Amino acid sequence: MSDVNGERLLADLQALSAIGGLADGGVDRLAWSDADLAGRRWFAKRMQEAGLEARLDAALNVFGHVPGTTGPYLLTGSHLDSVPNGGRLDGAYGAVAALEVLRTLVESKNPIAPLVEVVGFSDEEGVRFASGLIGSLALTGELDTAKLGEAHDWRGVPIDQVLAAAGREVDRLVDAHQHLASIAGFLELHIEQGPRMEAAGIDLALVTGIVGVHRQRIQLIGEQNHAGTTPFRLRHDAGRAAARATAGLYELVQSIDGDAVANVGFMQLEPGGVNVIPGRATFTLEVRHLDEATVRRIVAAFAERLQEICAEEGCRIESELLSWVPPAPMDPTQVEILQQACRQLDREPARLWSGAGHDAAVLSRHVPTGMLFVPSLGGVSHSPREATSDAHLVLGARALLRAVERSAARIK
Ligand code: HGY
Ligand code: MN
Ligand code: MN
Repeated sequence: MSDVNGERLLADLQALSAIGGLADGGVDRLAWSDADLAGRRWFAKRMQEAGLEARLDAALNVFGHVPGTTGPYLLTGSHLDSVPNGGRLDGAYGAVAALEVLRTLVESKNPIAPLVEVVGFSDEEGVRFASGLIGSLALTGELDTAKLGEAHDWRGVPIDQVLAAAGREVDRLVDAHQHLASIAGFLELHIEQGPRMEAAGIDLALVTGIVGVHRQRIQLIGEQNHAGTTPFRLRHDAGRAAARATAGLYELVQSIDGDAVANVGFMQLEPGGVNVIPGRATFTLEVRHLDEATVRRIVAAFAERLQEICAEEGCRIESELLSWVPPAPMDPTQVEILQQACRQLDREPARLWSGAGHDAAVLSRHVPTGMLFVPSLGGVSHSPREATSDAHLVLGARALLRAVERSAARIK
């Protein structure tokens, strides 16, 4: 059986990481940005150069398949957008490896090729509109365009302006859903983005499930005042209340479940003057765990603690749910197929749950879905230091090729 072309895979990754590439080796292909669009156009062009039919759908997802085919397809790929100043592999690796797999199947005239489709999803990261996975939610028909239509991005730009600049419209995002009927299953190859595989010397890992991800925006409203003349006892300092609440977050989460994690990735104090007691503090809270009830318990416990602190500081709380992506177990048959593919390469894969969210979590609610991980050097991700050895990048693609062949062969 012909195998993937490792050099070509690595060269494609190099070429894609130059789009939105940063001097420090990171990439910045923020969803819907010019760099993100350029990355999509590059991906579509590489598909065409491989003799595939390529198209960008209403949600900017990029699909490629053998010309003249209409499905059903085994879909494989990942997302093409990145976090700001992010890594060159998160998402991009799975998309480029999927293209290399289909290109290999086409070149070797493998009868499976017409049953395979490649995808580069859009806006998986959710940095811009706080609720990510927009491309896969649009494909699966789960996207709440009414709510999204009122959104402003992280810099306050209205979503219809952002999408118009990318040549898309919020109301048309739902058109992406028509294609779901052509998808029979989904496989996603991804870097682990954590330290477990490297620490255990594991080359390949089957993902058993993906954590649930709760995202919330919290505003604390106190009293803006003079920082020099207002005695502490008279202050209603929103910044102090926010700092007290977030400083105790790790301990609160760990007291409920040692595997749970949470993050405050954004905080803003207003008006932001060096000599002004902040009257308003805005921050985001993210909580993750494989078990929905555990996430709920943590969110409730944090809310209770926040109430206590704000009662002491004399602040008011306004809270908005940004998104909730439920935990996603992977399909046992797809997991088994990925395991057999790894064994074909004389690797016994480990089984891990994913602490990162993925498009596979969304697809898993609609079609049999599986995920495969390769190790991250130093466990680093969402950073220019994100890296994986070339050997592991190629090994993951070789395993994906074998899994795609097995999984696509099951399509009736
Ligand atoms: O946030 C995540 O877990 C994913 O990298 N988007
Ligand atoms: Mn990712
Ligand atoms: Mn990511």
